[in-house]
Amino acid sequence: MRGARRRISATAVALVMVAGAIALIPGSPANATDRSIPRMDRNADGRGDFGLLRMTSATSYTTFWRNFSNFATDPPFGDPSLGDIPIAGDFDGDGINDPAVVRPGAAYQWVILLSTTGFTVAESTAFGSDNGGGAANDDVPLTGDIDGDGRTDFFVFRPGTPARWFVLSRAGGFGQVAFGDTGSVPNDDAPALGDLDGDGRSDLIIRRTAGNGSSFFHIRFATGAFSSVNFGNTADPYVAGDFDGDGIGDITVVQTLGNGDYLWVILRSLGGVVTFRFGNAGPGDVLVQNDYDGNGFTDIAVWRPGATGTLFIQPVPFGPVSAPPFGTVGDIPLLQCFNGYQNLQSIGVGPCT
Ligand SMILES: [Ca+2]
Ligand SMILES: [Ca+2]
Ligand SMILES: [Ca+2]
Ligand SMILES: [Ca+2]
Repeated sequence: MRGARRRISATAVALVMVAGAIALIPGSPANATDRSIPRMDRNADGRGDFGLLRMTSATSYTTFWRNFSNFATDPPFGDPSLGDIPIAGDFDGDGINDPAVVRPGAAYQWVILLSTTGFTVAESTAFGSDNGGGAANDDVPLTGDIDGDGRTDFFVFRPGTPARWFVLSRAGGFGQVAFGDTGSVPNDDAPALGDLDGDGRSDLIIRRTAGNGSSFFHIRFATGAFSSVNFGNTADPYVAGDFDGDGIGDITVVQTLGNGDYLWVILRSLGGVVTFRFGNAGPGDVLVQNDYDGNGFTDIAVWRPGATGTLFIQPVPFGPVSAPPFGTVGDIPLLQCFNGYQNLQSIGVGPCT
């Protein structure tokens, strides 16, 4: 693995002008972490909460939330029988996560229950498509913040040669850009979003197979600049976060060691690579990093399924491991959906698996 950054030329990826106006308003600095990533805060206390989705009927999900001491339950929302894909975000910018799903089809419907309506008014917006021709052609939905206004915006990544990204901001701006290629290996790009320059706006990330089993991360910043880094092995899941607390996303992958232990390998934006060993594949631990204590550093965390599930949190940079019991067999961490998008694992195979 190499950590050296290098610039790639603008000709390495096709680029078209953004169509329509996207307001590019720098966000006001909040409490560090990568502000472009949905925090999944259920009570607006600045601390990320942990959400578990449960199918409470054949036609509805219910999300149960907990943090260290507080609990909450969302109204039943979304319809698993229609293939709804749960997504995370704060679409009205009040600091409270809004229940939301993307309903697949020839026209995707983004259905949201805004917290500012008291979770009573469902809003539906058409954006994205399955494009026909099977799951490999499906638009990949992602959530981020294109303009740094604190409201989560809609993104889709459309596979192709070139691949295209479309964004619809909550302010009404629409844009598209060609970036990436899904034609064939090594051009097997998987999309992700993160704020890798700390301006509060989501930057486009594609992950591409490299010849030696490692992977490239190519980045198109919201400013229009490009960067690229060779990091991680192709098989390692990518996770989003800011583990050194400088407000800039850190490219992070999680390796599974021979004994099943997870090794979190973090390319710090402050410099250097650090690793943490936390979680294990044997009991099926799910990667659920978030800033659970609100100190501005993404915490390393896994949820361990079981008759009584357990949320294991390693506070970053310091603190004892917390292990509150939460959830049961069949529950799906909302963040698993989010990480799933980043790894192109969730499309066409039900919720977030
Ligand atoms: Ca909200
Ligand atoms: Ca926004
Ligand atoms: Ca950015
Ligand atoms: Ca960072």
